[in-house]
Amino acid sequence: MTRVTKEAFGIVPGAGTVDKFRLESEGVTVEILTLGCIISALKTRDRNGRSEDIVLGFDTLEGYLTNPRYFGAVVGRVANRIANGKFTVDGKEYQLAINNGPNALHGGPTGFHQAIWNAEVLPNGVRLSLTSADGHEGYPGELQVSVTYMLEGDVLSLYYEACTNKTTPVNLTNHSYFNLAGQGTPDIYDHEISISADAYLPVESTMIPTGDVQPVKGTPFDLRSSVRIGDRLSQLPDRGFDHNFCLSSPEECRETPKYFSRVYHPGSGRVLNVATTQPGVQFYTSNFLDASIKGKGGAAYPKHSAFCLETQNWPDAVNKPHFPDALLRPGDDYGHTTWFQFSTA
Ligand SMILES: *[C@@H]1O[C@H](CO)[C@@H](O)[C@H](O)[C@H]1NC(C)=O
Ligand SMILES: *[C@@H]1O[C@H](CO)[C@@H](O)[C@H](O)[C@H]1NC(C)=O
Ligand SMILES: CC(=O)N[C@H]1CO[C@H](CO)[C@@H](O)[C@@H]1O
Repeated sequence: MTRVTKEAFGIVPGAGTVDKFRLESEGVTVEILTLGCIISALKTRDRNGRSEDIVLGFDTLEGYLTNPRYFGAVVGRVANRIANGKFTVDGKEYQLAINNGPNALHGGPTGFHQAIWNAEVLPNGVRLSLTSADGHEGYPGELQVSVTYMLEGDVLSLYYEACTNKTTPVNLTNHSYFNLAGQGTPDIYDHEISISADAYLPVESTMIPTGDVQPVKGTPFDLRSSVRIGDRLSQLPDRGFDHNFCLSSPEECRETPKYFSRVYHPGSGRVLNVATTQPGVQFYTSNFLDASIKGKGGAAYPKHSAFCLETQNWPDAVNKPHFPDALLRPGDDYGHTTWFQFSTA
């Protein structure tokens, strides 16, 4: 049985009160803010039973209000980048706000990560919901969105739902930065990761996929067997991993998680397993952190001090006909689940 409690976290002037929900099972504690659906803390045990917070973030609301790196937040309407912020639906061209070089990133500057969501307590969890107005950030249609966080034993699940009254691109993800040694640990080089993906998407200089679906075989992107992250980073030409891995086509509304990725931290024994109904996962090694942000307990977060596994549709799918469909049409239900399982080895 999971204990669910609530407390006030702070006030956003002109917008309202931000609450913090705490979900506690025997081994796992998760804290979730109504601002941006942010996972503000996630405490799991190491192999000696010692609990540690394994996600990056801030101690105060002020930190999350700027949150330039989207720590812990749900991002949308469309996570990741859309080339030149442009797309066409039903013959009409839409222009989004440009906020990442020439591209639109993560739903725009006032995307879902900056909204205060409505909350409803459930057995073992909390459901957060939001209405995104027709035309918000340039996107068509009024979109009703909800994210349900459930903690059952050592498994945290996130269920994303959405419906719209005009055809619009949608793909939601959350964005937690993990360090299984405990947040504030300077790097993740000693973590070991596997991702069971046969292909990944190469990107051009502004990080938009080139359109190729490249087999991982014989490349540093072959993570089908477990590798030490530090060893693999040293084989990459650029700053690190920030790539979409293509997962085998998901069954609709899968009931039982099929874990595609395992991350292990030998020092603490912590293991994270991830499953999803989404077709892709962005593996990101926090290449753009630079220790300028002061996080929880005054920790600096340098480059490569965390990893993200952002389950998602393939980036820029709305402009790439051979990528999985990224449009939500009136009358359709968007529904995706991601599972995180915490254990030790
Ligand atoms: C969608 O809903 C919004 C808000 O209720 C409304 O203004 C808009 O006209 C609706 N659009 C369609 C196509 O129904
Ligand atoms: C969501 O949250 C989890 C746990 O905090 C994190 O590992 C993951 O990367 C996030 N992304 C998605 C898509 O659920
Ligand atoms: C709206 C919607 O569901 N968009 C897409 C997001 O990603 C999945 C996986 O490709 C697609 O099936 C969805 O159509």
